Amino acid sequence: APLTLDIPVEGMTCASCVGRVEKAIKAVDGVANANVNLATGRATVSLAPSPANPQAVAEAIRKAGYEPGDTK
Ligand code: 9UX
Repeated sequence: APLTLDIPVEGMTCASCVGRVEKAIKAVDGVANANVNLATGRATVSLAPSPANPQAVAEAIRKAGYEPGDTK
């Protein structure tokens, strides 16, 4: 899977548009950073390393022979 995305974005006409799109992208789970360029009309998105699934951690504990309690 790619660690960066390059996404064309249509409809942006001012700097505030850029800010809105960046904010929206940065709110997505797994996104580390986003930069939007008005002149090129593209969003460059850096993806975060995949976070661990808490359930996978609990399962690992179980497989190690111990019993995980409820994750908080
Ligand atoms: Mo600027 Mo973008 O006035 O929808 S915010 S055009």
